[in-house]
Amino acid sequence: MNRFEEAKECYARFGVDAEEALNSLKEIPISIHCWQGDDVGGFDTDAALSGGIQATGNYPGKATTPAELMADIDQAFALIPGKKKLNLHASYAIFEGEQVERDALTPAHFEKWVEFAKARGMGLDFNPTFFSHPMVKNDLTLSSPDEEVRGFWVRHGQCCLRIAEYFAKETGVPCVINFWIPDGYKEIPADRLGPRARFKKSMDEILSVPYDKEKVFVTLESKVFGIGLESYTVGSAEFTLSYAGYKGITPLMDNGHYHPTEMVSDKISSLLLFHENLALHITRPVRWDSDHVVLFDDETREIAKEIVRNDALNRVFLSTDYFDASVNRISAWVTGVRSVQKALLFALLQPHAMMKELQEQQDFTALMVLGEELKTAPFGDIWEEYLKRQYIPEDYLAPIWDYEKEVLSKR
Ligand code: RNT
Ligand code: ZN
Repeated sequence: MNRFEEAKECYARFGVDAEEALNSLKEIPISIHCWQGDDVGGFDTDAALSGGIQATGNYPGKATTPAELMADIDQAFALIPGKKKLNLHASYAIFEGEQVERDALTPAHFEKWVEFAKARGMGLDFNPTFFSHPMVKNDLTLSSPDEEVRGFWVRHGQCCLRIAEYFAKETGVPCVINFWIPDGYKEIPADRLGPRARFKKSMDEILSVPYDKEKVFVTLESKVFGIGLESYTVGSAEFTLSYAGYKGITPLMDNGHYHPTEMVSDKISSLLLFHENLALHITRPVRWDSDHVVLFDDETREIAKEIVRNDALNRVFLSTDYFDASVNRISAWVTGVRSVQKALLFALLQPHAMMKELQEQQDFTALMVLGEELKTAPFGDIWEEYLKRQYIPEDYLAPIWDYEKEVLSKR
């Protein structure tokens, strides 16, 4: 018997079918963010990264052109098993001729990306880019009191909505378009209501553009603070949840966007009770919203468990959001996405019905023992089998070092 067969038997003793887990895992799409490849740089501006987010480090070999980024994405995706989508930001528009402003973007500026996605049989997700741009005035976009600024960003949101619909139609895969604005104040504001009222009005104006609700899913991401925006953010948790409920759009939770002891894993069940869908940005905050590479850690596993045991895999849009410039960027992509997938597999290998039953019976002794036993069950052998079945090498460092030597180091 090989190691997989033995591991399968071991899980069977827990009442878990490992084959079923592997079959489920390969169908779960992960929307992989394009911005790990160039530290959230984009192609439409030389402006420094703004909006209270930061990529630290200067590991060599960053992608600086669409061709380089596409090549890096191919290299990373070749080392990631399972179903993938590519998640783009508006700042990654590709201009062949004249560059247009962000409030005049059209599907034509994303044709190359659509071609790229179609050739690889994958869908595209999208994000309007409300940062790293001269029209962000005093750290405000959609909540700005300056009508010229607010109008510009409303038009940006509207044209992005049209682009999202174009992505869905062209690829045949629904497109998730996520709205996140950095707007906020460093110091204690005198008016908290005004900016939020303007944000609401702006979102209403953006969503007044007709779009196909079967093909385009609009999500709204909250945040508790940003660098230089410590005292107040317009798009707080309460704002975005309430707005999502009021408009029937989808809330998005980024697990770096809460107070450090607040866990997204604990929030998922509540949202599932009140929303048709839910979207996640999976990241790893270290003391702040640092966007470290996702690891196979407790909270990532707990998030995965909440989705799996509540039978919500087809209601939750999973995407990654981190940007580490201090390590090889391809390895960052692969390590982070594989960690999410490992967490999902770990969750799929738990006897959830039995564990819920133990909780109902108040048998917390058996529940604790079982949970701990499962941590040291032969999970690695099941994961290895998954990679084998997906024709993905388990050792991904060797091809990454080759690529670094052949391609990245020559940039
Ligand atoms: C920022 C948000 C947002 C961005 C991306 C680039 O704190 O998490 O999702 O990271 O849009
Ligand atoms: Zn995010």
